[in-house]
Amino acid sequence: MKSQKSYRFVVAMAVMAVWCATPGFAASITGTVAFEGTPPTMKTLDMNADPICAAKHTEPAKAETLVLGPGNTMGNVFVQIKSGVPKKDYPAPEGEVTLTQEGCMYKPHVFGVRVGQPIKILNPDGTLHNIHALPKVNTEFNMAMPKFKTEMTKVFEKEEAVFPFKCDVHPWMNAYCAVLSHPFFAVTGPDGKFKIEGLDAGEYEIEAWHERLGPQTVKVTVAADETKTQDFKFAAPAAAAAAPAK
Ligand SMILES: [Cu+2]
Repeated sequence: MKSQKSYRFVVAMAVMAVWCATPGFAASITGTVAFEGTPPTMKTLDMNADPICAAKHTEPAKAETLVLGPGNTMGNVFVQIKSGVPKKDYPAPEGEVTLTQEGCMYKPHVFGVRVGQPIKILNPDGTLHNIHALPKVNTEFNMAMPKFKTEMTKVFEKEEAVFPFKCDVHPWMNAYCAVLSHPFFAVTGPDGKFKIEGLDAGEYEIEAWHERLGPQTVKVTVAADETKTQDFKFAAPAAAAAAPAK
């Protein structure tokens, strides 16, 4: 019995050794996204039009157009490999992406979903939301979610660059979604950090997208098993800097 166990152990170790030594599947690109210059102050969202929404916040909620961390690192930036992804099948992961409408705000504010992967949309607010997705390639949907409709599921069947979601009841509610055919994407948290893993060696175009400050694209070449750092910096456009962002 003991020898069988140790045999299994040796086999497992050998499989792992071969797996780890296989070149080309472990390159990654990591980085930090930061805001340069003096950031605008985010306005407070006036939720008084719906007292149920207003009551969900002890402190007035701020617009999420620009979410910064210490050192002005930037959240809500969608980072993806825009070109260079090897043409393979990348099956969508099991399980769904959850988009909730909580405190009359979308969480997450920016997200990616795979082609064919369900999006579970939740309404825990006890008020009416009307979720309105505005894709150009996929099929638009516009669905009332009265307070008793706490959950529904939607699926996008085609790859599509970032497009908005809005609520037709609460004009301050918006979110952004991208539909991808591969797993090489990430959304930054307030620490501005992202990591895209599992890449083959190769040359890639990597895009960092922000809802106001636009996309930026950089070419990055990674060798097999290499981890490369690619940071991004966004600055407010001169004209927009004078006016506070929404
Ligand atoms: Cu709403």
